[in-house]
Amino acid sequence: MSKRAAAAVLAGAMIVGLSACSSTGGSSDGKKSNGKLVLGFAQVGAESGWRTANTKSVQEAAKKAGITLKFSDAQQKQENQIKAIRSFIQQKVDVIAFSPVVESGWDTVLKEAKAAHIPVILTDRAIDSADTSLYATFLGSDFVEEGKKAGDWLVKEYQAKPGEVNVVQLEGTTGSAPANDRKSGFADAIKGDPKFKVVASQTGDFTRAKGKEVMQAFLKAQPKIDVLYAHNDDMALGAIQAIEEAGKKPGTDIKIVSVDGVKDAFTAMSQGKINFDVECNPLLGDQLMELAKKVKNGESVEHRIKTVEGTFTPEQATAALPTRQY
Ligand code: GYE
Repeated sequence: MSKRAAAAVLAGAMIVGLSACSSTGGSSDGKKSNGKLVLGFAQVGAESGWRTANTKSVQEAAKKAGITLKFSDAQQKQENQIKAIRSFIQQKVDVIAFSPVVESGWDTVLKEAKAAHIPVILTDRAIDSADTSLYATFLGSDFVEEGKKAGDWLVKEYQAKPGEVNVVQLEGTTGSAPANDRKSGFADAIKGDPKFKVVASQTGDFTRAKGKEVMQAFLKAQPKIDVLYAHNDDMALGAIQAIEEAGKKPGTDIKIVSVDGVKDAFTAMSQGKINFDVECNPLLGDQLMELAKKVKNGESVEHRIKTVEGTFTPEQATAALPTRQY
């Protein structure tokens, strides 16, 4: 390369460098070369219809809000999520958001984020850390309330019916906030009447395949099952297959109450296979982007933001089906 050509290349590089600097407010690593807010988002995985809808909502909302999204899928493993968060810290993103796979064990990595002055937003699932200064806000549902709604339905459904009611429970991912809370909310709602007996309870990890497998085991081991309570729709849908393969009618021989309110569950409800569904709203993207902008600007935000949601009977689900987004 001639000296002149080399000088021209150097000058060009300097101009690029300068313009990058001026548009980023001084960032030297080029990560914000377009001046956009950078959000690192560590998702749980792709375990359910709810999760797919949640991921889509976050990705679309980031686009709409002009936010650069660094997306990571932890495949339902906490260690992967911790790695992703560390990598976001290293990349000096503006804000970190994540949906914690499980409730415990986050203090160390969140202290690292705090030391790096990167605000953290919890979305969808909570953590059990005593130090609430480790995150700016938690946006998501009240899972205890969801469990309670499922239990309240059961109590009402069997109000006038005498005799024992044997319930089997498909729990979500062990140690996760929705599994812990949906279990305790439900237990609380039914504890007033000893006729309700949870005869078996096991994790189905929020997936269809596991829900089916565990329901098969329940059907083999339990001589009388009246009700299935599933912590999410995907496990309920897997269990429906197991029940049908065992020659029983889901929704009739075994009543089913579930949580989420995804389209496939509404279809099953319209066919009489699920009796009650508690809604859990996955469309958190727009709210999350708003919050990311606010915490980045140092504005104060509520420390806990609860999602508003309802419940669905089969009639309501059938009516909602044509316009259900997810
Ligand atoms: O109910 C389930 C998903 O954390 C609320 O996770 C979420 C739960 C949701 O796998 O379907």
